[in-house]
Amino acid sequence: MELTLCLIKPDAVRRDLTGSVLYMIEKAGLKVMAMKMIRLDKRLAEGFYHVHSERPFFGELTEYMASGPIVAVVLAGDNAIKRYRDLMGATDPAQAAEGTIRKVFALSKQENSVHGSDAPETAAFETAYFFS
Ligand code: IDP
Ligand code: MG
Repeated sequence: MELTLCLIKPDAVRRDLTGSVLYMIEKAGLKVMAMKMIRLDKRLAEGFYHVHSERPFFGELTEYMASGPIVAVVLAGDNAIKRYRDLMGATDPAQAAEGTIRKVFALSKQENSVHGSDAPETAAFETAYFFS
């Protein structure tokens, strides 16, 4: 049993896709263990994405993540980190496989509807960032 962090990002919450995203996640057999809707400020968004602080899109990314409410969700399951990453699809929706969340819902490489932890270390940091 493994835990991972999902964020339903501002573009998806704004378009009333929270339930649709959760439906895909639950249908894939991942279990929702904890969930809350929050509004990040710029500083919280920067802390969450600190690994990307040197990337050229960091300013834009953190502005976008603070642009409206998000839903933070802890998911559990066997091999949950990889299974949820596979379900999300590629960062750029143009590259995402059919049937993935980003293929179905994402607007652009930045406004790509969902986040998912990419390794056990990031999953531990990211779940603790939002849940005690
Ligand atoms: P991931 O979310 O698929 O793990 P990362 O490379 O970790 O992708 O990037 C984090 C987030 O930063 C992406 O989900 C996306 O919102 C944004 N992002 C990544 N690359 C770009 C880019 O080239 N332009 C604009 N935003 C980007
Ligand atoms: Mg990432």
